[in-house]
Amino acid sequence: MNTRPILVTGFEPYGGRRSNPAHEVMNQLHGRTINGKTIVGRSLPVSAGKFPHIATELIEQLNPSSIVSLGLWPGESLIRIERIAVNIADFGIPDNEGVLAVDDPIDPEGAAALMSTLPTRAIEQAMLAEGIPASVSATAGTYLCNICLYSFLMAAQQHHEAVTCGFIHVPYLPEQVAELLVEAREHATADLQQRRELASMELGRIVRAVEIAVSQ
Ligand code: PCA
Repeated sequence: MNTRPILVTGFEPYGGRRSNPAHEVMNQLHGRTINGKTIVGRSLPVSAGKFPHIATELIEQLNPSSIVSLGLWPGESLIRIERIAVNIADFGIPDNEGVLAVDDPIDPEGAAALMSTLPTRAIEQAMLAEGIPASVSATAGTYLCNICLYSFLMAAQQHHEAVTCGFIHVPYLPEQVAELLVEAREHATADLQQRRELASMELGRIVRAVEIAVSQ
């Protein structure tokens, strides 16, 4: 039987960072089989102009039964299982193409908000049962990760087969925080010195968290 794959997406680095843990986790899962389903990993650009087109295209090309998208939430100490995407693009920093959206709707005709169709609470409970700090989250922000979730949920509504979609925000890796601390010392800038965005989680634990999410 030809089973539909699970699509795991990971955003490329952004905001001047050299890496994105979301991308590394996606790479680790790409090609694996979990519960009889093949995981297909895809990189996503941090570019508002590429959405919603890229979401529609991936759903049409791959016909996944489920989509779990991943992004970094700098400073977060937990795995955040996003429950909602809002119809707003309002960026704190430009995207990788220099676009700075301010108070824009993602889709002027679209619903104010769309709910994740993954079983968010069950995923949270399963992660907690394995000792992984995780929480259902009520905001994916108003940057690219929110656009991504909103776009996949919209595209899934148009697809001819059912597709469940959700988004997971992950913390920095410990190596990234170490790098930030080195930079803070080198540049001696007040904002970096006083940063409290220094929480992190080991790559293996984040990968396990996403395995749990795709198994639910
Ligand atoms: N995090 C950003 C965009 C890409 C990423 O990994 C966000 O939270 O919107």
